Amino acid sequence: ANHPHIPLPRDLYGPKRRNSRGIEFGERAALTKLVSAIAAEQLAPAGSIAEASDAEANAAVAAALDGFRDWSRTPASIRAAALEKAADLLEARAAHFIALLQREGRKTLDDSVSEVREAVDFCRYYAAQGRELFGEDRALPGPTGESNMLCLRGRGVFVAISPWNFPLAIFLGQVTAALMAGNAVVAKPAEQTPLIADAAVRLLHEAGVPVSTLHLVAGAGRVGGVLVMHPDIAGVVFTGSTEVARTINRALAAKDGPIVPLIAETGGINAMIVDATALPEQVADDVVTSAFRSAGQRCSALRLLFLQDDVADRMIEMIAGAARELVIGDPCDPATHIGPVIDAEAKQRLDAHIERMEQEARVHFAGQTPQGNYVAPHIFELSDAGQLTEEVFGPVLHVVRYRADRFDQVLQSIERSGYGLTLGIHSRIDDTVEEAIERLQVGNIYVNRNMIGAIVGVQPFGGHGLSGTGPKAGGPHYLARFATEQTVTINTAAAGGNAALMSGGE
Ligand code: UN1
Repeated sequence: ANHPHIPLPRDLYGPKRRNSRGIEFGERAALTKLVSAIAAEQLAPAGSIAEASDAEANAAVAAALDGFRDWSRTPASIRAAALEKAADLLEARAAHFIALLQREGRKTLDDSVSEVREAVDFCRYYAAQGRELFGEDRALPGPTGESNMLCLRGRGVFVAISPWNFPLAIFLGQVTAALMAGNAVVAKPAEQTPLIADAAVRLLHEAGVPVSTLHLVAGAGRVGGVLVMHPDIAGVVFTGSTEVARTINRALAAKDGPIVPLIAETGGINAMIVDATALPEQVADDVVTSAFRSAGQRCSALRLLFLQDDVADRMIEMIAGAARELVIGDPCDPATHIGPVIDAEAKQRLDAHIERMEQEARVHFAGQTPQGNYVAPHIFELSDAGQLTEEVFGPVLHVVRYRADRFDQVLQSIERSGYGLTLGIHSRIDDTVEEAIERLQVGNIYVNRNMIGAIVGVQPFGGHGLSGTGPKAGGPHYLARFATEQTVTINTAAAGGNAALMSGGE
């Protein structure tokens, strides 16, 4: 395709880094062109979006039900073309969206650039998958005298509830998947990031998604609750905390009416295992990236680092050395590695955790921050992995030492957490790597590299157990879960034979 717009560098978090003195988060040279365009965008007023009332939320579902009738009959190729057009528009307006991500999402330049890239990838990937999956009904083999067809179609009105940490990519990922599958959508973005969601919805409308088919409903959890409890919705897709996923699950189970699917992608206590054969410089880079990039505000981020005791002191020293070089500050300053956390409430929660750790654990590193909603990178050493019982959504790394002959206990404690989202392994011993992969029900496993930044279509993303329901976003099985299947069997021996019906097609 022809994209003459601002370049979006792809390799922002490639697998290999040799820089042991700090971390090179992005190809900064390739970003310089963007910076002046973005600075101009930042002068534009931010605006605001009002929180929806219960009546407005319910009205959005009713309107989407109307929109569903036409959209579900719109050929898949036309639905896909709208998503592709949205991808083109996103690329053309990358600077605008990057500026919005920095300003409203408080994300750094590198994070904002990669997020726009990811959003574009979601649109194109689901369009391509959708053309295949929904393009033609599938003829199935059967006895002579009858024809059997399997077709996938939209379920109805999907509710999409998305988080603030990827306010563009995850928002659009959910919405475009649901649309591609033939659903109408009512989207409820995180209360912290409604402007980005609003801009994304406008872009989809401009790209050809009918206004009646896609609705934005802004507000806090209460509004999400109204949507989930609506009797006429056909499914919910959610990314956020495990706790909220449980609340949604309970609400869906408690109401009368159709039984509808919940597609949930939630949290994790993600571990990395580093043995004595690992390459120290690589480990230092990958740990710092995995634990501290995005201020640790990724569900994929590293929380619990298991270090083989023979190398632990040296590794901790190198990791702390690399962490010391991170620049913490204004997300709109291109030199910044780590911006603020999302809001004061997040800071309070993290500060409370850090205070507790200062009592209960050994402090290896505590960074400095400017005034504001900043949380410095911290490295604590625990005597037991069991001390960490919940996801800590920030730049706090917990280290546990293990003895080589107790490797099994490491795997057991990862299993015991009940989560299964991401796992990192740094080892050059194949048996060690294989054992961890075989034993652990973890969605995304990264060997000898960092463990964040899954690429759409390359590393389908999502977890097991407390980490979510699957199927994986950006993977080949995602779209089908948004659809319902219909099997049509026709007696071809009967008069007329209904030949036209049996030819398939859109
Ligand atoms: C999330 O943080 O909610 O691989 C999920 C990654 C991202 C994680 C997104 N795709 O780092």
